[in-house]
Amino acid sequence: RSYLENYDYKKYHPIEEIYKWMSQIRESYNKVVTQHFLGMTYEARPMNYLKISEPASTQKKIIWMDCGIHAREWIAPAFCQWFVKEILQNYKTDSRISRFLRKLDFYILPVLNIDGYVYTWTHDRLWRKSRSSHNNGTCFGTDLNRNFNVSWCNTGASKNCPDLTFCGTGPVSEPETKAVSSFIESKKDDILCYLTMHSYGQLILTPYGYTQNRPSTYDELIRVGQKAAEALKAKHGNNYRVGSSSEILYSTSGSSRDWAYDIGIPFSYTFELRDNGTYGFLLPEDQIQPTCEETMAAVLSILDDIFEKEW
Ligand code: PAY
Ligand code: ZN
Repeated sequence: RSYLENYDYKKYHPIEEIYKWMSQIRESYNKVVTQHFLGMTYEARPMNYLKISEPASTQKKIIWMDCGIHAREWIAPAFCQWFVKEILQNYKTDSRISRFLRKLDFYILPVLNIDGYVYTWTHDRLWRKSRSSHNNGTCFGTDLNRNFNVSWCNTGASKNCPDLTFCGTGPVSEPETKAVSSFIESKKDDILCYLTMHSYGQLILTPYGYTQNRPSTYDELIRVGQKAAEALKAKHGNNYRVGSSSEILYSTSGSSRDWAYDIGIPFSYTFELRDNGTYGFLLPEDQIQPTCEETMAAVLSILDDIFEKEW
């Protein structure tokens, strides 16, 4: 049995195993999967995304998903891997997924904040930020979800390195946010949907975090989000709330979702996966499968709506 056949999607994996998983996925599904380099992390680890694409002559639209921008939210990278597995195992037999793949390419970044993720495995399970060095090497880490170039550090973020929401030394000061935002910027006309996976709180968040003003397509974003929450609930009965960050969570500036929406990506959402605080970031492994199943249903529901709208 190959490494891939034995890969346990119901467990959390250290980064070496995720790297190995990525290269095996690319080899085993080389007709539909390619792996691409985005840039290096602060500690010089390569950031790669997987592109799932069926060969076609027509230009397709892109669905982007990143996981693990915050190091301690382990269920998020687990979901990115689950998502890739589900698409690859089912695109030939599931009519809905094969229909999506005829028109859409999936770009998946399984762990955005790799240095932080490594740190949660080796030093501090509850580390959130990246691992860049500040204040003459006395303080570490930028909150990468406060470092994007949108209303940078204006609200719900801190300019003090020791804080959990340290926004960095300037907009896009970090190599990880630079790599992701320059790539997305270069493809923005083709990206229909930007999804960024976090935990915890059971929320589907729309723009904005940086203002209480509602975005121009707010009603549509909420409608699609609510349908996704219903599809999610139908799986295991779990309730998710849907709304803008500033209205149902708290104010944030410099988030990847607000940035993606403001450069023109119409369906931009942040998912806060399980749970509601019982285990918080330490979500037990026996909840990986149900969490991924329900989240899969929600994401596919969003894709259904986008699909209907576009063609
Ligand atoms: O505006 O979308 C937003 C913010 C979303 C998250 C954030 O970056 O603060 C929310 C938190 C997260 O997943 O990082 C929620 C968790 C529970 C936390 O650490 O506060
Ligand atoms: Zn987070």
